Amino acid sequence: MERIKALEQITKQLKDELVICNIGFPSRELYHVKDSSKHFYMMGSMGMASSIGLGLAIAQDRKVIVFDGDGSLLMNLGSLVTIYNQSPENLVLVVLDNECYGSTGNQCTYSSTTNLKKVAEGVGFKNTVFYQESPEVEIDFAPVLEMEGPVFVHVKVKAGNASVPVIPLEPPEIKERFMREVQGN
Ligand SMILES: Cc1ncc(C[n+]2csc(CCOP(=O)(O)OP(=O)(O)O)c2C)c(N)n1
Ligand SMILES: [Mg+2]
Repeated sequence: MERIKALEQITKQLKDELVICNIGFPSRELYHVKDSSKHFYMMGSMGMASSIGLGLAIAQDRKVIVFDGDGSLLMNLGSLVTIYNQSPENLVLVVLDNECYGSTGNQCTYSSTTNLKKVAEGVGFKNTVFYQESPEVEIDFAPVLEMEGPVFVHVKVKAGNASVPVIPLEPPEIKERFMREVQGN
């Protein structure tokens, strides 16, 4: 399954959840399949989506879904430990694992040999879910949304980026629109 398909299938099952999306093509693909004021497209540093998601989950009650990448999670692996120990019930961390730095040209990461779901379990996560790459079977995200967080969701996806344009919003616009959504304005 391509990353854009996983994003599409999961996003269409979301309702009121807030979404933080990893830098690069994942955000471009998410914007392409569906844009919303509930989406925060992270632009800047790898590894920060999970930390931003944690802060947001602690700061308010709505459910927060983070779409992270394998490379980004590995760059900020300490975030997993912090998330587990802070234990926000309303946080779901989804790692779209293509075993590479897809947005910058598919250079390999270590996620083909280091099992990220097992890492999360070792850190202490009680609720972990794995979705196998499959072109035929759609991801059923409903059970994940029922689970008590923090939930770690590991989705193996194919390497490669969809041919989608850059997001036509300036970073301050993305931030301010998202802040209004979170504050209920
Ligand atoms: C700290 C930092 N280093 C490098 C980059 C450049 N960069 C942007 S996206 C990316 C690859 C991200 O890989 P991954 O998190 O696995 O997401 P994918 O694109 O594969 O979905 C890189 C290297 C960056 N933005 N920040
Ligand atoms: Mg990747």
